[in-house]
Amino acid sequence: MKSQVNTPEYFIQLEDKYGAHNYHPLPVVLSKGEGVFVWDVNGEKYFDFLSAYSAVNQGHCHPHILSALTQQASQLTLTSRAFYNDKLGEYEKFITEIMGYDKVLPMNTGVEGGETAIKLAKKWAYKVKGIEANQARIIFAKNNFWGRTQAAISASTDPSSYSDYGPFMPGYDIIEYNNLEALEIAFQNKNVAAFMVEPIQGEAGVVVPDNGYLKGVRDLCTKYNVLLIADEVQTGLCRTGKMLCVEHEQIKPDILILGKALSGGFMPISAVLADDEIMLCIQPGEHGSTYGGNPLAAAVGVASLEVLINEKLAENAELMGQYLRTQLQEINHPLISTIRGKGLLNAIVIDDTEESDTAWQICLEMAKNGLLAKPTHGNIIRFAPPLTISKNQIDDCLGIIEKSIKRF
Ligand code: IF1
Repeated sequence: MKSQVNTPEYFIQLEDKYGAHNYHPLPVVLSKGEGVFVWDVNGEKYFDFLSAYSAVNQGHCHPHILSALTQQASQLTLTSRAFYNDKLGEYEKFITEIMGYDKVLPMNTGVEGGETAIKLAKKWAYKVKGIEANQARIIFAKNNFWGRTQAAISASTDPSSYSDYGPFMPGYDIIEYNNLEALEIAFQNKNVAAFMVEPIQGEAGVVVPDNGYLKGVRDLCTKYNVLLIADEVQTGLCRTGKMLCVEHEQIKPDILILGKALSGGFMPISAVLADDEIMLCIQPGEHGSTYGGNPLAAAVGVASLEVLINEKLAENAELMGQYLRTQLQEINHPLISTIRGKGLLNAIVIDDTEESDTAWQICLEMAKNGLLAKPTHGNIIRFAPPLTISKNQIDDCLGIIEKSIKRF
């Protein structure tokens, strides 16, 4: 049956027929984004409470980033790293000074950042720590998520991420998240190169560890000469109320991974930061990427970071996040069993089984009322609007959330 052109059904049917079925999106077809809002093809307006999984912290189509993009796009977009360009060095200086590291290795997607961090840790393990060749081990926490490559899903404990994708990358050990005893036991193995961990587990459902966990991780990594890799692809860049989530516990990871909002949603940009002792373990020809560090990404990266700083988005995320969580408590609806998060990375747990589709139905109802959010792991709904959101806009969203959930 042919749908009428330019209706939501028309676009959905096109994707169904010609696109891989590796997603199950909410039945909303978007055509415009600006700040905290997106519009569908019928001109319906929505609050975006997903922010493309924290890639549009600066808000959709931020004008400052847009102008940097358009200006550079007409100048020079890609040289490959066979040559230098006049944008990469400035960006590298800017981001390393902001984040407090000697150097940055520029990549594109978040998962490439994870792969790069693990390769760096292994190089360091063999060349500095002195682990025997091919014996280096990387520790991950249960329910971690750092992307969809073979190396990433080899670390996954979620069957929907790893089933039927074997054989898997060897050399990994998995321990409980938020458990320092388990970590110290794993560190008895002298071949451990690194522990790679999210400061808050995003995909797992915005799982916030106990206060002191990250400090404990830092101390154990130092004690056992194991590198601490912080995956801040989702929690970083002001999302949790600080430039970096690890700042809540005043710790410095040995290797830092950034992505998503590093471009404000304009293109894939990721970055791995480390000090010289680690970063210089990779020498020319030992790692790279066609687009990694391209001048367009460098210009967009600078503009994206400028917006975060100049618009004080960490401070706003902290304030608006506290307000949102407090007001969500006020709704006091029996279906909302838990409210958790830091800054504007939040989630509510719907008091139902993971198999039930109540959370999905609530998201459909919120969409009807003008707010877009999506469940993760069945009964958890993530609430993560752009960090530019105002108190009045939060109040409007709370009205929509309350009205929608009261239908159940
Ligand atoms: C999808 C999830 C979120 C990440 C962390 C690395 C990466 C991600 C902490 C890899 C990516 C994305 C992947 C995207 C949806 C989204 C997601 F639900 F899939 F898990 F945010 F929670 N580290 N997360 O969260 O970055 O290679 O994607 O740029 O796969 O649909 P990427």
